[in-house]
Amino acid sequence: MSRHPPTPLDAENVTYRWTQCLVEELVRLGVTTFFVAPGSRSTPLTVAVARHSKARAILHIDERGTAFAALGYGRATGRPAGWITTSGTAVANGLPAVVEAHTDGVPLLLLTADRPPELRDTGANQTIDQVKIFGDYVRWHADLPVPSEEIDPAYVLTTADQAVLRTVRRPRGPVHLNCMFRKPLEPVADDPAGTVSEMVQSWARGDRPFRTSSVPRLAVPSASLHALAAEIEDVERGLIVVGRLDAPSPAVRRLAAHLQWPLLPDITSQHRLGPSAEAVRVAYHDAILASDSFAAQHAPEAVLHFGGRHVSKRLRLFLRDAAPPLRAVVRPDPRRLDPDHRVTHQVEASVDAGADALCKQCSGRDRTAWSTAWQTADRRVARALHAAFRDRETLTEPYVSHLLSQRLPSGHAFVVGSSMPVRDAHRFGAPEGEPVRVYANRGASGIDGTVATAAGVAQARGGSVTLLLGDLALGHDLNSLALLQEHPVVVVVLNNDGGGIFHFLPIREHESFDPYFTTPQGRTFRAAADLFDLPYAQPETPDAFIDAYRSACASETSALLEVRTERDRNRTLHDVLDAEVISALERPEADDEV
Ligand SMILES: Cc1ncc(C[n+]2csc(CCOP(=O)(O)OP(=O)(O)O)c2C)c(N)n1
Ligand SMILES: [Mg+2]
Repeated sequence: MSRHPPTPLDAENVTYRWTQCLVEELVRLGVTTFFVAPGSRSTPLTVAVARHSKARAILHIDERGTAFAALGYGRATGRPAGWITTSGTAVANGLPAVVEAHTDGVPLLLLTADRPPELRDTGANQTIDQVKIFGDYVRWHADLPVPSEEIDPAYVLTTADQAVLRTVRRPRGPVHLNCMFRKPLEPVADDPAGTVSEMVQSWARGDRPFRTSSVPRLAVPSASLHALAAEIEDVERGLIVVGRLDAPSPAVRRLAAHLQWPLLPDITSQHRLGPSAEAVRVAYHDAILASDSFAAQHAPEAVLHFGGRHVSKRLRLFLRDAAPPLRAVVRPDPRRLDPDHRVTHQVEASVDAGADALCKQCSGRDRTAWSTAWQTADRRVARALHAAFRDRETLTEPYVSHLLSQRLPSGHAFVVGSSMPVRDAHRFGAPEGEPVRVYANRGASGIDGTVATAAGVAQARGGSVTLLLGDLALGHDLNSLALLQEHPVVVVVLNNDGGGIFHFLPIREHESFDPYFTTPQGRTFRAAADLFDLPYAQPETPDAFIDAYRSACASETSALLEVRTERDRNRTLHDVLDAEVISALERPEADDEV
């Protein structure tokens, strides 16, 4: 007797018919990784994932962590991971990651379990209003009814199709499927009746998605780019700013070299660290802009901004004050990226296509005095910073950023936490290291979920991640260290015993500064490393740090390296480094002309 191999329709009951169809369709669409937290109402989703041979479940107890891990996965792959939770406050714990995914355009698929209608608003246990709970922070939302034999599962399939489409269609972002389930939640046999359309039956026997969706390739707005090209044709004093990008853009690099406009790369632009073929990159622009006189003499007449946000406050203020008559933002996102209201052209186009089109329409240039001035400044500052670090030989926060950027292994992902780590990595990172990818949650710049985000990046890449973060950020997401078991992440925590960033704000002059803003915790993380089975080291010198980092990278497991620093001294050191940069910029050097 020949029986066909089991299909998603071979389910114990209608609930499982639906969730098996849902998971099968997601897997066929390439959503194969699910971050799952424990719960009862979500049983039909969890079991359907557990049963699927091509679905991978990553289990963790904290929904805030699983949501951030799914966010990290989406950042690293450009595809959504599934986030599975039970009902109630578990769902609400997804909000921080959803906000970040929305703000920074990261695909994320939220699958939340809910009670059936007769239990809503009745005081039933663990029941809250989950409908549209994420508000405008999701690209799309569907409140799926209780699985029913009266509804053809084709409904479930096209809902999955639509959900995935809306996570990846620009602007990418989170999508929420709220799934009502009625008991029994377990796969108890109750042969589902009801008709299943021939289309669904044929889908079940095959291996293709029920519906394929095509995401439109953004047309290049040729007329506006043509006009833009004409406006910049004669501009020598132009700058190219590169904000957050998923991957390096050779087209942007080519355009910068073609126009001889200095390229100012954000730390998350994938152009700031690692080799660059063209000399126009000004990696140390944030340090350079410490010099008011340099800034005053180098106000641009035009700026082309490619990609998302840029970390540097100095750059923002410099461009705000320079107020160039032409400032264009080119990115595949219609949302405003202009806190100072200075943007004159918003071009909704893919970064590569936009840069390519401009390159074709503008005449190329040889080196100009303008580009030489920026490159000379970059070289002088690089030299000054290298010397400053070498001479001091103490393990400071800026030095850790600098050392790490030089030693990240090729192909590594570098995840940087909000607050000073991302700023220091941007300002002091050395551009001469290996090619790496850099990720940071700078959409909404929270210090939450940083460890989980790195864990999600590691899941996507099978390891090879270094995470640099502050002590409060680590404390905030401590339980996510449990997520680092499967794929190695080297965690470097800068423990300055509180929020070092507040020393850079005017509140430091006021009496309530300490402890209300700094919030010192007086702890080391040694015991936490023990609790989560992570090898631990607390290097005290640059050499010891390099050794510890090297052996952590070489090992197959995650590790925690703790660097102790002092907030007051850190603030002073930043001022001293600024002064050294300024003096290097003002002191002509013999080999300036190269
Ligand atoms: C979720 C969240 N809560 C609060 C803040 C405000 N905040 C910004 S930086 C910071 C201090 C971070 O301290 P730490 O991680 O130790 O980094 P450091 O400032 O010492 O570099 C805080 C509380 C935030 N950005 N996100
Ligand atoms: Mg700190």
